[in-house]
Amino acid sequence: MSQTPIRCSVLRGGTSKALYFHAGDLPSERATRDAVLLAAMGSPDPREIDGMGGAHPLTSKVAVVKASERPDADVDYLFLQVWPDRPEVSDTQNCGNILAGVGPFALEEGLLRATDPVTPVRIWMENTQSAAVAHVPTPGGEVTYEGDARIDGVPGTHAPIPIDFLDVAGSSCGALLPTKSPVDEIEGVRVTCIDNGMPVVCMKAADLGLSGYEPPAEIEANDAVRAKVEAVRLAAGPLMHLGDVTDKTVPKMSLLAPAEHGGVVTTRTFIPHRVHEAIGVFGAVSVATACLVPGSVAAEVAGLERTTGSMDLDIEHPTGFFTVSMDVRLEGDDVVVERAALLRTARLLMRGEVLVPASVWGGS
Ligand code: NQM
Repeated sequence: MSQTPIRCSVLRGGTSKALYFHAGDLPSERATRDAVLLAAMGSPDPREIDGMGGAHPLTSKVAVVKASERPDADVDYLFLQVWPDRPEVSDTQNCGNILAGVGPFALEEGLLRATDPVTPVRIWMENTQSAAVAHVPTPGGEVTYEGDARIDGVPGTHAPIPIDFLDVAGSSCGALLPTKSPVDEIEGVRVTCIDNGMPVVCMKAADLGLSGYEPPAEIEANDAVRAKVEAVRLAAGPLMHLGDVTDKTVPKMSLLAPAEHGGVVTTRTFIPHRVHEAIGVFGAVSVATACLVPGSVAAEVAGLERTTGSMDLDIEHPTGFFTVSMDVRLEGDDVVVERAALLRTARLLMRGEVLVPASVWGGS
C-alpha cells in the first residue's frame, strides 16, 4: 500500500476544529509521530491543500486521547498544535476548545461508559499536568450534540458541555504571576504577564496606538503593531519561564480596551501571530483572572480592583462574549482562584481513517 490508514475522528471543539486520535494508533516515537501529523494536515503549506488542515492555527489542531491510568481521571488528553506554514508540531500549550471535544470522542470511542442523562468525564490534560471535568449530555446513554446552548463564534445552537477546571493557575509558568509582579514594562510597554491555564501577556491596545475595537484582519495588516507585539512576546518568554519562545505558540498576546457591550473588557488576541476571531478558552480564563489582580494593566482597563467571591465575567472578543465563571478570594494582594468554569459545545463531524503516505510512516 502506498498510503497508511490511521483511525481518526474530526470534531469541532468550541470555536476550533481538530483531528482526534487514539494515542495507540500513532507512532510512539515523537519525530515519526510529528511527521505523520504534518502529513495528515498537509503542513507546511499556508493552504494545507494536501491534507486535512484548515490553513489557520484554529483548524490545524490535534487531540491525542487514551484511557487514563490515573485514579483521578477517565482519559488523558494531549493537545498538539500543527503549524500550517512551517514543519512544526508543538505541545507547549493546552487548548480548552479542543478539550470540549475530548469527552464526546472518549464516549463515542468507548473509552468510558456513559451515564444517563449526563456523563462527567474527568480529563487529565497532559500539556499542563492539570485536570478538568467536562459534563457531556448523554440522554439514554448516548452522546447528543443537539441542544439550546449558543457560544459566540459558532453558528446555531448545540448541546451544552459545561467544563470545570480544578487547578490551572501557573500550569505552564509555575505561578499565576510568573514575573511576581502585576505590572512589568517590556520593550517600553506596560504589561501584565499571567498564567491561569494559558500564558498570556495583557497590554492596553491604546499603548500600541490602537482603539482595541479594530477587526482582526486590520490588526494583522498593521506591520508596526505586529512587530511591536512580537518584540514584547520574545522578551516576555524568558521572564515568564518559557525560555526562548521564537518557535513556541505561547505566550498569547492580548490587547485590552474598555468593554463596549457591557462585558468586563474587550480583547484582541494574537495566538501568537494570527489574531483570534474570538479568544481561546484558557486565554479567556487568564484574561478574566488578570482583570481581578489588584494593580494589573487588565484591572486598570476593567475597573474591577479588589473584586472577590463568585462571579461571571464576560470577556468581549471580535465575535461576541466569552463568559468565565469564577470563585475568587484575595490573600493580601494575591488572587486565589478557587474555581473556574465555562460553557462550550462540540460536534462530531466525521469519523474514519486519515491517510498518510507510506513513505512517511508504514504503520505498525
Ligand atoms: O486558550 C487558541 C483556541 C485556542 C486555544 C489559541 C484555546 C485556549 O481558540 O484554551 O482554546 O490561543 O491558540 O482553540
